[in-house]
Amino acid sequence: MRFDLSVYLVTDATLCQPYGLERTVEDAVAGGVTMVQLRDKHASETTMIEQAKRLNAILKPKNVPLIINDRLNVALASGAEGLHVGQSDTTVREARDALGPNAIIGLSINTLEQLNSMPLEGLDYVGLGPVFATTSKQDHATPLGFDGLATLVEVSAVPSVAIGGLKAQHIDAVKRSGAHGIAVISAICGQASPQNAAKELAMRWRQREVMR
Ligand code: TZP
Ligand code: MG
Repeated sequence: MRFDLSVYLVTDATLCQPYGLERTVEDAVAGGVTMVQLRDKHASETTMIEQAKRLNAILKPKNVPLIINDRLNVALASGAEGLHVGQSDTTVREARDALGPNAIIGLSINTLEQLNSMPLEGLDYVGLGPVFATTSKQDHATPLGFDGLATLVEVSAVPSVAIGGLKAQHIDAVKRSGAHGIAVISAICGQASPQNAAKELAMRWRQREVMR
């Protein structure tokens, strides 16, 4: 696989405030984060393009892909590695056509119905969630729990990353579900040490890898 979903940081401007976006991302990558998604529902396109360019400068030398949430124009203008879309955003096909064959394209999935009707062509991975209720996403869908997650992982024809209320202590259960990774906001952003938080997630994920 050209990307590693195992410890996937999703950013949030408010939750990343204590250290700022760039420092948080830098520290999280030093701790072992394998993918970063720039997610901001409120920032202007211009602001987000500037942020994405700065994050790209941090991430490219580390070979950690930067994925942009929702905004195709930001992905195009910033040279980011890919785009993550929701059910009512830019379609996977539009994203693939615009970003080309090497881009990493992800799609959020909450139900079996969405999974069964998703376009497989051009899709690289799915984000499955929320596993638990979370305050980090407004108006999120009904939580899946680990059983619901496992069902979706089993059906998915593409690699999957679990999201929503997940912490280091959930890694064993996420791995048992068969998902390829854990995506988090608050388990890294807003922690006293984003680097140590990321390190713990990465360490636990790798530990389980050896034990399997
Ligand atoms: N999509 C589903 S849940 C969620 C997103 C973006 C928020 C995850 O944040 P946290 O703090 O890891 O629960
Ligand atoms: Mg969206």
